[in-house]
Amino acid sequence: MRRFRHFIIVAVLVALSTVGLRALFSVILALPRASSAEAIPIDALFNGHYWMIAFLFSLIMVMMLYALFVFRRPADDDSDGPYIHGNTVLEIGWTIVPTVVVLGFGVWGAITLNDITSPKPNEMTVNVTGQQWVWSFAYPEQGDFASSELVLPVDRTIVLKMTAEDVIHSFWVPEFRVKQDLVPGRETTLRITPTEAGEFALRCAEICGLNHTQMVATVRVLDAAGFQAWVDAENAAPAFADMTPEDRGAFWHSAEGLGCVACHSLDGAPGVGPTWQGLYGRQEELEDGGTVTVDDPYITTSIIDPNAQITAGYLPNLMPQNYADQIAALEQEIQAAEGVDIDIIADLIAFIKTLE
Ligand code: HEC
Ligand SMILES: [Cu+2]
Repeated sequence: MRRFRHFIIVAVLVALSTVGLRALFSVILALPRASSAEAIPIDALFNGHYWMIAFLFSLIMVMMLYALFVFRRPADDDSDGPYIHGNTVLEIGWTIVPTVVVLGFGVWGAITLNDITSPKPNEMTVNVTGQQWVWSFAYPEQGDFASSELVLPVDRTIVLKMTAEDVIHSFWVPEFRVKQDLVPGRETTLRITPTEAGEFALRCAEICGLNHTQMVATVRVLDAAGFQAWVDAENAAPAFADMTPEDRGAFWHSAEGLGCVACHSLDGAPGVGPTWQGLYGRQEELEDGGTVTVDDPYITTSIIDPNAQITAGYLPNLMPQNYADQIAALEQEIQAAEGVDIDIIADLIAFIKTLE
C-alpha cells in the first residue's frame, strides 16, 4: 500500500510537469503562423514531439528528484541499501515501449513527408533560380515572364522547380514550414499550397557567401482575381524589341534580368562591387596599381572577363565568371522569341551612361 502511494504521487507529478512544460514550449518554442496546407501536418508532428519531449524530461527528472528527497538516508542510518538484481519485466518494457514509440514517430514522419511532397490536382509550376545573392522566379504557364517577387495564388498547390547558378542555396519561408535546397546543375522541387493571402519573406537558409544575409525576396499571396490581374500586368510589359537600350539595361541590372543588382548599387551605396553611379568616364584605380578610364571596352571586359582587371579595394572571383555564356544564351532566346538581335552588353553600357 505504501509503495502504491509513491507511484500515485509520482504519476501525478509527472502529469503536471508534462502539461506545464508543454505550455512553456508554446511560449519559448512558438512557431510562426501557419500559412500553408503543408504547415498543418508538420505542426501536428511538432506538437507530437513537444508532448513526447515534455513527458520524457518530466519522467526522468520527477523520479530522480522524488527519490533524492523522499528516500533520503536518515542522519543516523549507516546500514547498507537493499540488494536488487534487476527486474526482467521492467527491462523488457523499457526496451519495447521506446522502440515502438520511435518507430511510430518514424512512420508518422514518413507518411507526412509523402503526403506533402506528392503531386496534387491542378498544380501550377513556378521556376525558381537562386544566385549569389538574388532570387528570381519565372512563370512558364502564365507567359514565361520573370519576376523578382514570388507572387502566388491562394489555395492552389504550387510546384517550385528550383536550381542554383553558383553554390547551394535554400528556399525557406517559415510560415509555409517546408524548406528545400537549390543545387547547381540539378533540379529540386518543393510543393506549397498557400492558405491565406498576405506578404511573407523568403530567406536563403544555406550560408552562401558574403551577402548571404541579404538574400531575401518578398512572397505575396493573392486571391485568384488579384493573381490574374498581376499576371496580366506582367504580360503587358513591352517586348525587348520595343524597349530603349537604356530601359533594357536597367532590366538586365535587376534581379529578373542578370542580377547585377546583388552587388552593384545605382545610388553610390557601397556593395560587394563598385557602385554604378558616375561609373562611366570615371578614372578607376586598379588593384595592380594602374589606372583606367571607364569606357565601353573596359566595361565589356569587366563583364565577360571579370578577373582581367580588378578594381582597387575590391576582391577578385566574386563577380560571376560565366556572364559571357549567360548573355549569349539570353540573346539567342530573345532572337528565337522576338526575331531581333539584342546586344545586352551595349544595353548595359547605355544604362550605365545614364547614371551620372
Ligand atoms: C556577386 C557579385 C557581383 C555581381 C552579381 C556582378 N558583379 Fe560586377 N563586380 C563585382 C565585383 C566584386 C567587382 C570589382 C572586382 C572586379 O573588378 O572584378 C565588379 C566589377 C564590375 C565592373 C567594373 C567596375 C569598376 O568600377 O571598375 C563592371 C563594369 C561590372 N562589375 C559589371 C557587372 C555587370 C554588368 C553585372 C551583371 C550582368 C555584374 N557586374 C554583376 C561583383 C559582382
Ligand atoms: Cu543563398
